[in-house]
Amino acid sequence: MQHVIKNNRKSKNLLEKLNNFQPVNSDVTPLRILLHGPVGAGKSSFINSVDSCLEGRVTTRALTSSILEGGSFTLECKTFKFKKTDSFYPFTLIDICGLEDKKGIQTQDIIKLLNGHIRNYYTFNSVKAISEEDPKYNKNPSLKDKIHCLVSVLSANSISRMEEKKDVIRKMKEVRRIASNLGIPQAIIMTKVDEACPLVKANLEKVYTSKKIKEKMELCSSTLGVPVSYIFPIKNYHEEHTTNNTADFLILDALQRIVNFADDYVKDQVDND
Ligand SMILES: Nc1nc2c(ncn2[C@@H]2O[C@H](COP(=O)(O)OP(=O)(O)O)[C@@H](O)[C@H]2O)c(=O)[nH]1
Ligand SMILES: [Mg+2]
Repeated sequence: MQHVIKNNRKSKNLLEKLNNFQPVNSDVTPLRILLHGPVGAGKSSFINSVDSCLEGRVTTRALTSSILEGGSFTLECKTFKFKKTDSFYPFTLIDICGLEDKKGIQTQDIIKLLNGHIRNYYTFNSVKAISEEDPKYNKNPSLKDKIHCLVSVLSANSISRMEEKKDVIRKMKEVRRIASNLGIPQAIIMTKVDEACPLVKANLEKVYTSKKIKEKMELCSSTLGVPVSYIFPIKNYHEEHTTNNTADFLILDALQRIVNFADDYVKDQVDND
């Protein structure tokens, strides 16, 4: 019970911080955060969850797919803004469809997206990378058009089954390596903690003490080569109709840190100019 009250207060503080947040460079807004990861990892659900936490009620904006169609997804790149009372939050989440090897977005296109060459709402082609002549290709991107933080989204259970998804992991690692070379900060959202541990499913508070969750985070860290402190375990809003303090706290905490990473990156880029 004490935890619940504490999380309620902490969520309110986080929400207040996010409400007051202004990017360090007013020319580079909104901050652009790219979500990537396998189909079904919970990217769209995360966008909905962020929307729900910011709104204080469960919303269903990004239209999660409850049935995973056998690979016939469209390779769209969608940018989501979040509404404040009379404006928008100064950050956006960009959702790209799965990283599945042959059917997915090509690494070349992801590099172009990271570098700011691809305008919003572009539909990728799994066979042909975007041409520089395409009207949606931005030949001279500025810092504002680039990706300011790369977030890999993985479900807690899929981490132990990564052997089966070798191709996706290889592609994720490649994208992460490229982003590292570009100096883009990165984080990992580990979704579906409820499915990975029955104790957590019964009581989300247990996420802090669950051995299973700790193991998954360590495995994720060693598989992808990311420090545990950059891995954020969350449970998305996917079935429930009301928001929950602990779920809110985990989501808002992850969001707040990611937004700060993006802001620090922009600051460094400007300082180095
Ligand atoms: N139990 C549970 N299910 C989730 C969670 N996040 C997403 N899901 C479910 O996982 C499925 C795939 O999610 P979706 O957001 O469409 O994945 P995407 O392909 O990465 O956009 C959907 O049925 C969601 O309801 C979570 O944290 N816990
Ligand atoms: Mg999706």
